[in-house]
Amino acid sequence: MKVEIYEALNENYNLANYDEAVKNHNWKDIEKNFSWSETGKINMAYECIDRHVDNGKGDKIALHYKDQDRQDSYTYKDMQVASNKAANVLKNNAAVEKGDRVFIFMPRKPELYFALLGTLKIGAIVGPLFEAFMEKAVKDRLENSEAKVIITTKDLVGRIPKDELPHLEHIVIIDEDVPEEYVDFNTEYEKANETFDIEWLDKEDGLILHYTSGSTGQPKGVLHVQEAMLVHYISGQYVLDFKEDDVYWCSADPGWVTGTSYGIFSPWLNGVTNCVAGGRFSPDGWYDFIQTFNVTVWYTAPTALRMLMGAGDDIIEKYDLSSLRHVLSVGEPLNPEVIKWAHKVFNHRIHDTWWMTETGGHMIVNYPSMDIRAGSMGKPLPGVEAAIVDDQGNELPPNRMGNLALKKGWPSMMRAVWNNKPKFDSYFINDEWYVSGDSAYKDEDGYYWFQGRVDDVIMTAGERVGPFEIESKLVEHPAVAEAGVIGKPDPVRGEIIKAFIALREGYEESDELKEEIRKFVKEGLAGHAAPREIDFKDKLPKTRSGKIMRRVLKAWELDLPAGDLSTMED
Ligand code: 6R9
Repeated sequence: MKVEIYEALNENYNLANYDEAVKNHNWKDIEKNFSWSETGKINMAYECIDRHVDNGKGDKIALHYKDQDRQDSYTYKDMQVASNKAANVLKNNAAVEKGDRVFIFMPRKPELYFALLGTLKIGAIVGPLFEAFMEKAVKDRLENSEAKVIITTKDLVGRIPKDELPHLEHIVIIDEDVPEEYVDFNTEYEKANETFDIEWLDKEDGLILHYTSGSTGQPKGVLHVQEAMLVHYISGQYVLDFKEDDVYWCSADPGWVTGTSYGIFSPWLNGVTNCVAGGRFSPDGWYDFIQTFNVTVWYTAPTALRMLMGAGDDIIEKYDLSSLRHVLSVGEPLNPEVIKWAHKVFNHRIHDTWWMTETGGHMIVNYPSMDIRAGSMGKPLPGVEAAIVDDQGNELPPNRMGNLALKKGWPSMMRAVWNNKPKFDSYFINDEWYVSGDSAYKDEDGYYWFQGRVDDVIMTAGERVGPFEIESKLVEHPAVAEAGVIGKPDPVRGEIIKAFIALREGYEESDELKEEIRKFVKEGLAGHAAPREIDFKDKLPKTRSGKIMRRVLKAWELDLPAGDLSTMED
């Protein structure tokens, strides 16, 4: 397959020379950016907010917020006071203590961020939840983590089955007219003291608990610790290329790890101005947001980019997006077609980044100073050792598809799967390699190429095919908005390729169109890669972070149980 190359621009990037940075890397040097490297006193919230106030940056904007009805901006000093007050409310009115699990279950609003930072100042562990979770999803997570407190709104409190959760002591509501049985955040916040004694922690103390679903079984609670900040900080420098004057927008919700590691920790550790958009996605709303705050660095996801692409290029003409200087993507494979489109309409190269809830931060990425090979995830973060290994942990030579693995021991690696040691242990081979569950290969020049989840790789007529390549070809077809590809068991070929397709506005399903699409893949990619079966769907099943759920497609097709669906979009 021909690879499109987008050459690096010759600009002043934080990471000018990738190979040098890899060679000279030492995590101890990165620690020296923080006073805890000497004092041993560590607290993420302090490093994100108070440190900048102590360093004379109190008047700088830390947070711009906008939704349909509200627009507010807060300085670092404002955030310091707000998080202190929130910490006082949670400590005095909900008895939160160090190590407790405190869940946050509410829409993106400034108060979510105050409460989250306040929780961290007490030394408690934050558990963020998507506001769209229904009762069972909420219950499973609170039960498994033995959560003591949950912070929510009046709209959502009905989904918290308090009577079935013996460890849950307090429900804190951030809203007007709060019924008496709950802690009334706003009222207590008004009265709360503006100073707070931050709880100093050890670098191995808990920080955040993100629940993530695998293909089978219950969602698992991935625990990260304070030391993870080293990765959040340095990837903000190297990957997001943060400079003092940047205005940054990460479009992810904190219910997803991207919305915390890169929607909270990384920008604030680096002291830049962070933006949060409330409400739902709309192309106009998003472009307007970039224009309103003059966003310079934008971190988003392929699913959003594909929706923007589908909304048409005329809309873009209406907005001034000239503030943008660096655009990145995460969450699922970034189709070359999307890179090409964005290059045409925004005149920006989109930088793909690969990582997982379990890795806590960026692992394999495209650096701004590096040429982009469209379709490749890029190269490992300096300080992270990646490899393609077989099931025994032997490294494979270039261009061979295998398990994408990471050498154990980077600072933001998960420290536990909550209450599930066997699950945690099952991620590792020989106590040496963390195995991602993704299948990939590395080319001769060290670029990594994603092929699919290991479970999703298709074996058809003796060929190993990654679904991503086919999906990427499919979305190049003008009629195709989104595509999901699975292997369907077949007595002759082992598996055949089946594609589920959502059409773009203005296209009708027909057998001719199926034939045309099949031909398009056959001629553009390979005969064996052309889907033998195609089903048209109005929508594809996706997670809230925008990932196509191939296991659900497979379950539909084979009439199997689909496993845990709590993270699926409505
Ligand atoms: C941050 C995040 C992790 C899984 C991962 C992989 C897929 C993420 C990707 C990507 C291809 C990329 N994934 N980034 N696949 N290219 N740039 O997404 O965490 O929600 O835990 O998902 O997402 O399959 O293993 P999480």
